[in-house]
Amino acid sequence: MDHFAISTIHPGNWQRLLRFQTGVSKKMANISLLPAVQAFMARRHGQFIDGNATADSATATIEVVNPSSKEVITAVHQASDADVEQAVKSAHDAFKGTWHATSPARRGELLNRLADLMQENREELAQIESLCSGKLIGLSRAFEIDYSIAFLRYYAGWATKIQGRTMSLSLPSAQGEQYTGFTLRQPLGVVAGIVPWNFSVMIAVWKFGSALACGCTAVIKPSEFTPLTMLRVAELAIEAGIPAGVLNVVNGNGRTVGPALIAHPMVSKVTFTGSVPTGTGVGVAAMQAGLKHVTLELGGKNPAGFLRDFPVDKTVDGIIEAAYLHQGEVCASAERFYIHRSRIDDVMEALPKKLSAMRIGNALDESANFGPLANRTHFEKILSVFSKAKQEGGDFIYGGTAADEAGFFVKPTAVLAHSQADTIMTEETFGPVASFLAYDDHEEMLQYMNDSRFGLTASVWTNDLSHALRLVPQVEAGTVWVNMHNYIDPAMPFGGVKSSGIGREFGEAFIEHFTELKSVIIRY
Ligand code: TXE
Repeated sequence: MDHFAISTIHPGNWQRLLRFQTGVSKKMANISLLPAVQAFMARRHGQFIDGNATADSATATIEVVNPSSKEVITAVHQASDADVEQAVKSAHDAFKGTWHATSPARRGELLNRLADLMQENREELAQIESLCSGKLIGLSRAFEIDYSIAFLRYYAGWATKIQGRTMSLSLPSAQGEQYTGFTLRQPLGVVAGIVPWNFSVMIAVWKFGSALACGCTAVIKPSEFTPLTMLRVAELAIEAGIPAGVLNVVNGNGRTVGPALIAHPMVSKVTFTGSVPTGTGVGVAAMQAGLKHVTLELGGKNPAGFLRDFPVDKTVDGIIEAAYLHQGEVCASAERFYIHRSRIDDVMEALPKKLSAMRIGNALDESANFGPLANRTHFEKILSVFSKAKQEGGDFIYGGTAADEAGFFVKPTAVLAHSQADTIMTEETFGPVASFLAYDDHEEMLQYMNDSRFGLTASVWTNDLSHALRLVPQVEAGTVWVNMHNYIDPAMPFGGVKSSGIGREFGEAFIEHFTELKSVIIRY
């Protein structure tokens, strides 16, 4: 049995994932790749359009690099303009045809069937994901794939519950005529989902699961760094009985394929997860392309504030939970930590002991609890974060260097900052880099927490629940956790305030973003 084997979301499993309590393992070697994974990797890869895997040999390829070894493991043909055209057209045809004719109950059944198939093929999907993203295999299984399944089932349940309302109208009646009014929630049409490299399946599911449940169809563009796993998921969608054209995948870079999708007149909505600058450009492009619906889930510089009463050992556990999951490549992770001045020295002394106990290793090594960064660009960015912090006089409590030349490895890192103005306290690193600042009173802590142009998530940590609940409304973030960080649930809306995004994913809130509200008034 693997470390993280679960079939559904289980809180104990989260604890183990987030707190790295799985480090001591008898299994030392890398797992063996399944024959199905080897066969999949050996195939020629490109797009998944109208129910078929295609790879136009005339188009340029993008190399896929294994972050654990820096080796090129395969290449993917980039979508041509004709591929994008065909993908969008097939999604549009399916929207008007087969998917439109599919009842809400059947849509829910088909999404659940896809979830079943992902469950059956969990190990294959997890291995493909770990190979190209550097995600530890346990995390690929229990978070990337199991959570994708949980999200799909959640959206499936909503397919039959999308409703309008009836209204009491006050229109004048001259000759006894009466009125009744109601609203319809209608699917938007073709949804373009643009996905980053940190969770190539789960973030895609947030986009196409929502879309399909609401009656929309989807074209997903994975990140050029992680183009593979969604191709396999799209094949499973066909096996599940989801009609051809309902879910398409086009691969390619953000300069050509992304903009072509956004600009396509048959695309009604763009849902994007990624960096703030790219997301801002995507939002502008979507507006310019005909005021398209758009949701943006962008990054941030998420704070965690530990109140004076919170014990040092629990603070250290909380920091590990908040900062280092998936090497910090989680948009919800905390990067800024505020600790009361009376506790800071003790925390800075205790934290390195925990960090040095983390076992850095290959993504397919089940005994590792800290893997490589996802790609060379990101690795180089994190190394430049380290040098900038050093130049600015940051006090490195732990880490701050590359860890192993074999892959894109860096050490988990903790930096005591000089001031709130240090770059390390203001710019998103998206890596395993926690930065710390001492505060003197709780008002100052709150000021520091809110002193950012971002606002995706935040956490406050205290045994005084009354104090925590008074702070929560004052914290400027889309999600505020108390005594926890990084936990998501399909039922809880997720999204940012300020520059961290527009709109919400998950929870009932998603329906608003994938349907148009139509008002109907009848005189009788
Ligand atoms: O993201 P981008 P990248 C942050 C993190 C990271 C940085 C860069 O700080 O270091 O972003 O990562 C597509 N039109 N996050 O370069 O550029 C692109 O091909 C349309 C935070 O991967 O935002 C990819 O599919 N699409 C984040 C997707 O957008 C375009 C998760 C994301 O790319 C495009 C990942 C364009 N003009 C990185 N340009 C989070 N919030 O979770 C690029 N793309």
